[in-house]
Amino acid sequence: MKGDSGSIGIGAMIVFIALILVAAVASTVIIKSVENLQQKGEDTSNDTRLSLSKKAILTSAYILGDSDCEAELFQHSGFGGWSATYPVGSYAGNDFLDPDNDGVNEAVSDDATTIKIDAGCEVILYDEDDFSGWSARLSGGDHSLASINANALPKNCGGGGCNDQISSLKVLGFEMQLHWTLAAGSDEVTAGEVSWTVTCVSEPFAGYDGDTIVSSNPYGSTLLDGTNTAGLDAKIVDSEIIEHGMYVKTDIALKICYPEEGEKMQLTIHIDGGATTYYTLSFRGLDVGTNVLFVS
Ligand SMILES: [Ca+2]
Ligand SMILES: [Ca+2]
Ligand SMILES: [Ca+2]
Repeated sequence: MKGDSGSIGIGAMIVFIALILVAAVASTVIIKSVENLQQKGEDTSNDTRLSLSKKAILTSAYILGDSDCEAELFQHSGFGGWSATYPVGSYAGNDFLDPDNDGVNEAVSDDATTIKIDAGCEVILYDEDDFSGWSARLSGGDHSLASINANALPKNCGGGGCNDQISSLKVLGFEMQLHWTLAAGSDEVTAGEVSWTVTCVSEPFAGYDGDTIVSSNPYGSTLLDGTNTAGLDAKIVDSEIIEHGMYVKTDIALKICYPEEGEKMQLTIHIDGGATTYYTLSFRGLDVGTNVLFVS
């Protein structure tokens, strides 16, 4: 019995020591974890300070109006046969057949096969003469029938291909000018770090337009007086430094997000390594010169 109780005593001691060891290891782990959390917390607050130190503010967003690009529709493959030219706008019925409205039809319904589209605009082709049926959204460039088939919704216009079915179309190209500056307390930024995005939901093609403020079409960016940051009569380039107190105007071209009256879109201005700011553009009217920056 004594021997038994003795072995129980040694066993209990071993369990007790083991528990102390486990507790020691566990507390080390816990201390490490807490240290890690503290470190993470400091990293996060560093990121926050960084992102708040570079921030742009939009002061206005003016409508410049439709872009001057055009699309040319053709009867045959290889851009042959009859052709009809369409500036930015919506064309159905007689407008589709006679886009220059001179009483002589250039186009024929259910006959077109190829299209050329200027850079800077997009086109939506439709089967029906009221912007319904299958549709195909195309960007700037020369489009063969194969390209129209590939871009159609549904693909291949439901299986049989899209040849000789086009009966209406829209040419989309819209330009605006943003005026923006840096927020109070913002660090200076390099022009190439700043970009914009406009997001829209227009069925069946939701999407967004975006670019840097330097390469933004059609005219890039300058200060409000038309000069660059060195005071020269030139566009701002990537390496220029924009400081607090400078006001910049940036032209933007919308191809995906072509506004309809009454529509709203979201605009963001993003600075690499800095903040992203969000705005609502409210197109209560589409007149040239309208400020569509919505301030609630
Ligand atoms: Ca005509
Ligand atoms: Ca044809
Ligand atoms: Ca048709």
